[in-house]
Amino acid sequence: MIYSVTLNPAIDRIIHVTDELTRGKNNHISESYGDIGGKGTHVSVVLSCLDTPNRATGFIGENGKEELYSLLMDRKVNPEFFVLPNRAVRQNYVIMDETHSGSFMITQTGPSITPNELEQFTTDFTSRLVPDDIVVFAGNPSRLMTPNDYGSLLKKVKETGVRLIVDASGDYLKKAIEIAPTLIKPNQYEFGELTQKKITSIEDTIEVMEKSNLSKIDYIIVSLGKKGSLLFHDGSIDHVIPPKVKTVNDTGCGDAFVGGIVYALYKNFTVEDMLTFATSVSASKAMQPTSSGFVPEEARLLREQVTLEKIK
Ligand code: TA6
Repeated sequence: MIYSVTLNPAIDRIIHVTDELTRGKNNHISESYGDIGGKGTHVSVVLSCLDTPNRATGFIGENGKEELYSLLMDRKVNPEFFVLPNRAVRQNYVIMDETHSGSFMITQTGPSITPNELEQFTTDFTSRLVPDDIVVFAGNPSRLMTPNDYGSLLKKVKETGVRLIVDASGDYLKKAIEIAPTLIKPNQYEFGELTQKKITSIEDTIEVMEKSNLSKIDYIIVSLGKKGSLLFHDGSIDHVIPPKVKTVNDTGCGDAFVGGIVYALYKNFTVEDMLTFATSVSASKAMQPTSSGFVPEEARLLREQVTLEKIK
């Protein structure tokens, strides 16, 4: 089974404004709607789009849970979250204007989790896992959970023998590195933060990677936005370049990419196929008005325009 774990899911309030979003001006809303927020949830939406059984878990505030559950079930995702009584699901705001030059993301902190609840979740969740499973922790926990707590949860999950994929940032990513997950997918900025190096180019990324002590991790994918992604695996380096698409909403493209990677690992794709597939899924996601989801047929056509370069 594949499990996506979102420790701090959200409902994204997506707001389109007319013209250019401007300070000090009355910006008019042309359209607004709610969508699935948080990162693991997006991975589950991609897998369900591909008719691949998966389970979406993590923590969720009791208040507002129904709305997020119905959004997930509309996308054929089975939500199995640990419910936090008397706390609310966080709301995030994704604002886009007519310049089509990317979204503004405004996020809430999210609910607190007591040590008892964390322990109960850890025991329940790890008792369900078998070595054949794939577990994806995507998105940071709420800032109210310490990196140490996050690290010990990951450690207990890794000890069950599953393939563990982590998409996190900052101190949470640093903690994840300590337990050597199967795969990490930092973006260029997060990789720079992790290695405490200034990274501005593909060459910088490769140089820093080759000097880093991250070799215990099977797959390291550094996403470079429109410049694509670099995969470091088994001593080889591959660079994948996405097709040019008309971006409607760039929110969730990284998560959709992770969803494509998880699907490819589950289906035992070659690393080359894994990269081109995930890149096509992410490109199709960019063309959607929502934060989550993609169109498989569209991704299939886009995949023909994906370029793969073997660097080493
Ligand atoms: O990656 C997109 C997204 O998951 C949005 O749906 C939005 O909810 C936000 O990122 C949440 O990010 P965070 O890092 O706060 O969990």
